[in-house]
Amino acid sequence: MPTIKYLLRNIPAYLIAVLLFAPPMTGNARAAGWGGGGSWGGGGGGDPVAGKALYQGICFACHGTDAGGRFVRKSIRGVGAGRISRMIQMRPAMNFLSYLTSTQISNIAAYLGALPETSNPERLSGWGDAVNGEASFRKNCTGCHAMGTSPRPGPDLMNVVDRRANEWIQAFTVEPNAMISHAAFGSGLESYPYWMPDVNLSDYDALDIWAYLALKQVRVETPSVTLTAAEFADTRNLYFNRCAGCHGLYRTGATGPDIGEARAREIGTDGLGAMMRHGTPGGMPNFGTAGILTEDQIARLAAYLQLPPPEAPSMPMADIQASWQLLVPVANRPATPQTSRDWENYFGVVLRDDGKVAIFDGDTHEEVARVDVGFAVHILRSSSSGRYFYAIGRDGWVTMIDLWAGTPNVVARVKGCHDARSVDGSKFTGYEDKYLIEGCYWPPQYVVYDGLTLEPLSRVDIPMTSITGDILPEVRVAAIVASPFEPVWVVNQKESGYVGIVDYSQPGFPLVSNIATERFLHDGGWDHTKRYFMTAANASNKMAIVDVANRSLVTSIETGGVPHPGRGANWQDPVYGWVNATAHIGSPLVAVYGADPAGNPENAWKVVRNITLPAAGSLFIKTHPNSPWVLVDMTLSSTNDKQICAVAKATGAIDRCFDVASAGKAVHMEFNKAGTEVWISDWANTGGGEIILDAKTLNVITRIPLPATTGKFNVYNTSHDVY
Ligand code: DHE
Repeated sequence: MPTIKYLLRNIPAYLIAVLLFAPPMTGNARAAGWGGGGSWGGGGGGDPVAGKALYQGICFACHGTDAGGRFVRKSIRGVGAGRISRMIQMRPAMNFLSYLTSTQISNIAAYLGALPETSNPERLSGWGDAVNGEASFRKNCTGCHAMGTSPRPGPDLMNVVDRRANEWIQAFTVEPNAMISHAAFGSGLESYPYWMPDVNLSDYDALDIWAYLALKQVRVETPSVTLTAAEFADTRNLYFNRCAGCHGLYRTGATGPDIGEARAREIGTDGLGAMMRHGTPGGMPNFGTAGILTEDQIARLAAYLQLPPPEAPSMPMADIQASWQLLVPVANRPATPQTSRDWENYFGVVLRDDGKVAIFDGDTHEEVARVDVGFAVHILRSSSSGRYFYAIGRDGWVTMIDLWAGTPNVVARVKGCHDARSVDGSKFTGYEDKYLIEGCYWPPQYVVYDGLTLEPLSRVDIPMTSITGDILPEVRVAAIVASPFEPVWVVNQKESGYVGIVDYSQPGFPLVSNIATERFLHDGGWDHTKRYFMTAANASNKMAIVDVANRSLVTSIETGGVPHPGRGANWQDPVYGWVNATAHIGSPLVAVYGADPAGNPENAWKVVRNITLPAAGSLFIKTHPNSPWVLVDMTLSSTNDKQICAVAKATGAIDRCFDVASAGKAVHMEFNKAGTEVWISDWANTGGGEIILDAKTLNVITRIPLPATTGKFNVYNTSHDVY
């Protein structure tokens, strides 16, 4: 038996204090294995486990995860419930916590009382350096905050130090998510277009920024760098490859906002840099912190944006014809499938940055071929029979892959645009695999090819007048779908807001009808009958419903911030019958609207369910008739881009959200032909790949390592428009 003297010599002093003076532990504290009790009064019988969750959800932002001080600079370990209540009433920085119940406060006190009084690693020293703070503010905050300068999306911080306590500002700088989700901002947050994301600043950065804010000086804009002719040309290409897709070649905006010369100057060099570095919760990716753009490139882009945009080149028919390569003439192709595999269950997987497509057997998950396609390849579409995949690269190259060959191979190539996103085959009876349309982002045109050889047949200019009557510098062709009932393609014209009907039974493949809808049109797909085309006008926060049979706009539905459905999802809701739905980039929301004007006219084209997601930033929604789930990704989420959510068709509610990606972002779902498995990309340069889930249990069946995978397309589902 150790003697008292031995114990006194060997047990640390604090433990002796605890043993001698601590109040009796609560059952929960004992169960949790905590000793403790503090000088300010203990927990008063609260639940320290519940208290810990609350404390680590909000209080840590000011007081530190160890309650040792952080921005408040004083330990609160052992503080009792009475004192916490008094502080909430007395200290303005804590007033927002007045919603906490007495039980919750007792629980927090129980947790604080159970903490040992060791050293205080989170207590900060010094008060910040205003010079460093200014540099940090320019680099990280100016995208959203003015400092006595022209307005930005967030509040002007000129006098914020008079409105808020220093520890509140410092904590908000570092822990905005926790503070916002626990109502620390108070009222008025709704008036901002989006809320402050976590930009990974350190506690000392926050002290520096606070020291700078405390100077209350109007910020003077950093001049932009001067570009040499060579730098200008490089930066023009960089803009074209990284920015034009969302903001337009002439920067007038579409999926992203207008960033024309005038607006870019208003945002300024610092603000443009901060936005490119960190992105925005509105959907702009964090090109800087993700390592996609260097600091030099950011500085040059900020300068380039403040200059007038250069003229973009044309793409005449002669150039298109000159680009055409028929690698395997039709006569040299097999007459029957040269494989025993079920080629209709092949998946074409986009390896975006490698400019390749990998073809997989959807039954065995084996890779059967990998072919070169084009720069930053975007999507695949299947020919009507399914035999051919057409890949579209952002550089405007269309690549045709024959799936009947023993090893699928490229049989033809052609370039009809300098920049493109969409392509589709002819699907009407008698025209199967006969023609192909390529829609250009630039120049404003579409090109029709022979569907078996890609020989260019016609180039048609897109009208440049908007539904508002304005003449536009840029009108991009976005989504294209092929009708199974008529020899027509339905063509979204982004900036102008028209949905066009191209008749491929007529000579020259003319645009025979242009239906005014909403601006700016992006992606969309068919309803379950394939009569109605439902498309996102993502700058208007609306879905436009077009009756293709009648060549008319049925209506527009207000949904949420920047709807982005991909091709959408069709299913039968237990209450509302056939519905369709969209995800959103800018709202944490799946909007479900009635899509059965014949069977359920009272619900048709009205939002019947708004399903809340954990965060904004979704890109795609997808289902299959045999799946009980509607799946939605959260690829641009600022909180968790690795997860997807499953909405149960049976209840119309979220059943679960779960992480599928491990290396990168989870993006885009596609079911196999039978609807028994679903493929999702883990989008990362290294360590990512395709993840295949059981479509009922949603358990992982297998993972296939692949570089930078984004979209994937099942032959049967793509040729039959199953989604
Ligand atoms: Fe896409 C569909 C445009 C960025 C993956 N994307 C579409 C469509 C358009 C479009 C117009 C509809 C085609 C159709 O149905 O005919 N995409 C754009 C852009 O303008 C944008 C915003 C920016 C850009 O510069 O390209 C853009 N897209 C992306 C990506 O960053 C994604 C996630 C990966 C990539 O390609 O780099 C991406 N887009 C996809 C996918 C589809 C798509 C997988 C097809 C969805 C489907 O199920 O059909």
